[in-house]
Amino acid sequence: MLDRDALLLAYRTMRRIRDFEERVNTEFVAGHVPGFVHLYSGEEAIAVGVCMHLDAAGCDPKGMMLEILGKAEGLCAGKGGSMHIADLQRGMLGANAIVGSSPPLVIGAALTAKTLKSDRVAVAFTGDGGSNQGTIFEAMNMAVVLQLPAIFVIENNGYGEGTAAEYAVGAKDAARRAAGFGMPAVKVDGRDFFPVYEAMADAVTRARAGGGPSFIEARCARIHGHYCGDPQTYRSKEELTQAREVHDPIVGFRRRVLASGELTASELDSIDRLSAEEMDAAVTAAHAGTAPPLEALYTDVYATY
Ligand SMILES: Cc1ncc(C[n+]2csc(CCOP(=O)(O)OP(=O)(O)O)c2C)c(N)n1
Ligand SMILES: [Mg+2]
Repeated sequence: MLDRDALLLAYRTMRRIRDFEERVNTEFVAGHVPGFVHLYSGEEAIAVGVCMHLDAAGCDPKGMMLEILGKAEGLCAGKGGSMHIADLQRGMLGANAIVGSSPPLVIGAALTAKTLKSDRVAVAFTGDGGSNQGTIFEAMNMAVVLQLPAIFVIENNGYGEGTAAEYAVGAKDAARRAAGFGMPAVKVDGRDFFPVYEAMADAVTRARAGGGPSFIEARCARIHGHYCGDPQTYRSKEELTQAREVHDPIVGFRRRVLASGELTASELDSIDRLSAEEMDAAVTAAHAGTAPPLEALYTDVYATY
C-alpha cells in the first residue's frame, strides 16, 4: 500500500513528464527544435511505476529543455538533442537512436553492479519494435547466465513506428518469449501506474537479493504518433480517441485516488499548476540559452584511448 507522499510523488512525476512532452511538442511545431522529437505522452505510468523504485533516476527538466533546443547550457552541452540525451551523474546512461541498443548497455551496468556488490539495479527500456532486435536476445541470455541485477522493460504501445506489433512480433507475446530465456516475465497494463509499480517492486527485490534478471511487458498506447508530425494513417480515429480520452494514465490515476479519498482535487490541481509553471520556466530558460560556440564543434565528439 502506497502512502500519501508516494501517491503525490507518482502523480507529480507523471504530470511533469506530460507537461514537459507537450511543451516539447509546441516548441517543435514552432520550429525551435533542431532535429527530431518522439513524444512519451500516454506512457508516463510506466516510467514512473518503474523509476520510483530507483534512487538516482530523474533528470532536470530545464537542463533537458535546453538540450533539446540545442543550447550550450543543456544537459549534454547542446550536442545530444532528444535522441542522445544522457545524465550519467544520475545513472541515466542515455537515450539512443539505435533501436534495441539499451539492453546491452544495461548489461554492462548490471555486471558492474554485481562485480562491485553495489546493490544497484540496471533497467533497460525498449519498445515493442526494439523487442525484436538481436541485441536484446543476447542481453537477456547473458543476464540469465550471469544472474545479473538487470530488468528489461518493454513498452508495448502496439506499433514500431507504423508497423503493428501484432504483425511484427512473431511470438505474439514478448513476455512469453522472454520467459523462454529463463527469467520471470510478466505482462501488465502499462496505462495503470499501480500494476507497473508492483511488478517493478518484485523485480527490484529479486535483483537485489541476487535472484537475477526480470522482464516486464507493459501494454500502453501512444497519445501522439511515433514522431512529432506522424500522420498516423496506420491507426483508426477510434483507437486514437480511446488512447486520448479513455486510457490516459494520468486521468485514470486521478480518478482512482480521488474515488478512494486518498488525495484531494485541490492537492492534485496545485501539482498541475506548479508543473505548468516549472515547464514554462524551462522553456523560457531554453529560449534564453546560447548556441554552442563554433570551437565546441570538435569537442566531446570522439574519445581517444
Ligand atoms: C537499429 C535500428 N534499426 C532501425 C531503426 C529505425 N527505427 C526507428 S524507430 C523504429 C521502430 C521502433 O519501434 P518501437 O521500439 O516500438 O518504438 P515506438 O515506435 O513505439 O516509439 C525503427 C525501426 C533504428 N533507429 N535503429
Ligand atoms: Mg512501439
